[in-house]
Amino acid sequence: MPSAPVLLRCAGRTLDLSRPLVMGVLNVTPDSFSDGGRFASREAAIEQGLRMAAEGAALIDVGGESTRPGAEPVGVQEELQRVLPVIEQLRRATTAIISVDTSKPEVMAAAAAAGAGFINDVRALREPGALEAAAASGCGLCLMHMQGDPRTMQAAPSYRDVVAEVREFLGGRVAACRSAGIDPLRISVDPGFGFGKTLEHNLTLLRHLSELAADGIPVLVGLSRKSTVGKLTGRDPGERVYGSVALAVIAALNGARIIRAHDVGPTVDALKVAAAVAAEGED
Ligand code: 8Y7
Repeated sequence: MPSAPVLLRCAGRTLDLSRPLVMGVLNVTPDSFSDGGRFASREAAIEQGLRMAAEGAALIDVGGESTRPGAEPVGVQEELQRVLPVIEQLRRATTAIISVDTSKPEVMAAAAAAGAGFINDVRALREPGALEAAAASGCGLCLMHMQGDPRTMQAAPSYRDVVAEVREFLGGRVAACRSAGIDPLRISVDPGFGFGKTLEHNLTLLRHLSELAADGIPVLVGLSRKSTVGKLTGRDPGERVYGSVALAVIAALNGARIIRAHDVGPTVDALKVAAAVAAEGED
């Protein structure tokens, strides 16, 4: 696990990534099975965000549109109504950096105005206006690779060389950001585990993660509770903590600097242990 100083600028604050940090996953999607409606899911999300901050999340990733395979798109107004109150509240109540998980330029701009310091875009700022909105926000950024789109991406993922293709795509998006005037210290990249990838593609990317990290741009990964863990352990999403934590440690040892995770406390502990063992000449 590399321990050279790596910094990420996030709207006036700077994250020190010399030790891997955890980004907590916070989905704000109304629970159609509860009659509590939007207010109940909003309050529950804020509580969960505070819990993750207390457990040591350096970032909290607030998302109002599901990007799971087959998910239906959400309109701008609906997405804003879901995420803005949660971002505002968490911004007031925690020191964690609030991330907004969105591909929409309108949501990026409004979230940044509400106090978000980070934009996590699974479409890597390819929607019209997204690059400009992200540039103007001053936020830290995550550019993620995806093959296809969320509706169809798991139908038949196919690559000539998955590591080379992901790396080339991410390099191109970093170049687009730089051309748009974005400070490279604001940028992180992500191979997008499960986004148009088979189990074998995901494992190959994880084995070769240090090659992505070698480009000097911090690497963020999301493996938490994903079908990769399900396929390897035979477990349902709620029972994938141990498998997810193992993958988080492996990713960190292979150079990942930010780990996106649902189970923040266990992941923080595991990364502390891994970082101490990996540190050289520091005791
Ligand atoms: C990822 C992500 C999701 C990921 C980044 C899930 C929003 C699916 N996965 N963002 N988002 N990386 N950067 O299972 O892997 O959490 S949604």
